[in-house]
Amino acid sequence: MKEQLQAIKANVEELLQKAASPEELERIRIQYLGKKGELTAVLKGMGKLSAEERPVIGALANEIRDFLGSALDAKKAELEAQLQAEKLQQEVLDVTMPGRKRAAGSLHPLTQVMNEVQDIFIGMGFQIAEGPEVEYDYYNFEALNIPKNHPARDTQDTFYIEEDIVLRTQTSSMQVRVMEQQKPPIRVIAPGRVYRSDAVDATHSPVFHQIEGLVVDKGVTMADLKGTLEVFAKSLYGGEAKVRFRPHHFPFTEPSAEMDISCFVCGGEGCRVCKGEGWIEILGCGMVHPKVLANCGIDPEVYSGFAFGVGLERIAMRRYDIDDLRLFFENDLRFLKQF
Ligand code: 2NL
Repeated sequence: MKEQLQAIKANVEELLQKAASPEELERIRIQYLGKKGELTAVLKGMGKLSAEERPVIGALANEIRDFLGSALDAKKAELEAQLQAEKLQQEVLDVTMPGRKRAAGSLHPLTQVMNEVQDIFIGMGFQIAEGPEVEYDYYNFEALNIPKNHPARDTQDTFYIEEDIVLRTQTSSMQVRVMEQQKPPIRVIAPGRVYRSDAVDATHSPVFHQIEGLVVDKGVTMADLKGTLEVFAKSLYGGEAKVRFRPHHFPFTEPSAEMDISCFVCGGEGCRVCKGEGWIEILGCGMVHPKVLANCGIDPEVYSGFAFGVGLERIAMRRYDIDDLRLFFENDLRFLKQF
C-alpha cells in the first residue's frame, strides 16, 4: 500500500508538470483526490490494514493528500498568472500613439453662396419652395408664357425626357406650382439645380444652380422690386454697393430688366473684374406677366407681382475669383479645400 501511495504521488507530480490549463488541473484533482479518486480509494481500503500499519500508512496518505492538494493549488495559481500575463501582453494599448486624424469637411463654395443668398431672402420674409428637377413642359415653359416655337424650347437647348417632360431649365417651374397651390400674398424663393443642353467649357455647364424669387400681392409695383433687390445686393456685396436696372426682355415678365451692381473690386472705376465697365450684371428680373398670373389662377386685375432669377455660379466665380466653371463640378479636393 505504501508503494501504491508513492506511485500515486509520482503520477500526479508528473501530470502536474505537463498540465497546461486550469481545466486539466481540475481533471487531475478529480481523478486522484475526488470522492471516487485513486487516493481516496486507497484511504477507504485502510480498514483492511493491521493495527500497526494503519497509523503509519494513514499518516503517509494524509501527508501525500495534503502535498498533492497544495501542489495542485500552486500549479493552478501559476497557470492563471501565466494566462493573465499573456492576455495583458495581447491587449497592450499604447496611449502615446498618435491618434487617427479625421479630415474636417467644408461646404462646397456653391453651397456657401446658396446658403448666404437664401438667408438674405429668409430675412426679408421669403419662404423656400423646393420641387422636382424632372418637370412637365407645362410648368417649365407653357405656364410661363414661353410659346411652343420659342428657341429655349428647342431640343438643342433643353433636355427632353419625353415629349412633354423636361429637365427644368429654370426654377420658375416651382414658383408656378406655388402660385397654383397658394393664394397671395406670396413671397417665395426657389433654389436648385437646373439643366440646359450646353457643351461644357469654362463658362458653360449642362448643370448649374439658380435662385429665383417671386412676390405676388395686391399693389406690388416696380418700386417693391427695386427696393427688395437693392437690399439683396447691399447684403451680399456691402453697403457701398450701388445698383442700376437696364431694360431687358423675358417672356414671363413685363416690363423686364437686368440688375447690375457697381464693381465690388474697383467701386466703378473700371478694372479687370468688371472688364472696364464699372458695373457687373448679377440678375434678371421683372413684373410678372399678367398672362402668367392668369395661367396660375391669380386674377391680374386684382394682384400684381415681381420676380427675379439669380445664377449662383457666376456670383461664386466672381466672389472667389474662379475663372473656370468646371472647377465647381470636378470635385478636386485641392480646389475644394480652399473654401
Ligand atoms: C435670369 C432671369 C428671371 C424670372 C426669372 C419668373 C418666375 C415666375 C414668373 C415670372 Cl413664376 N418670372 N422668374 C423673372 C425674370 C427673370 O431670371 O437671368 N436668371 C438667371
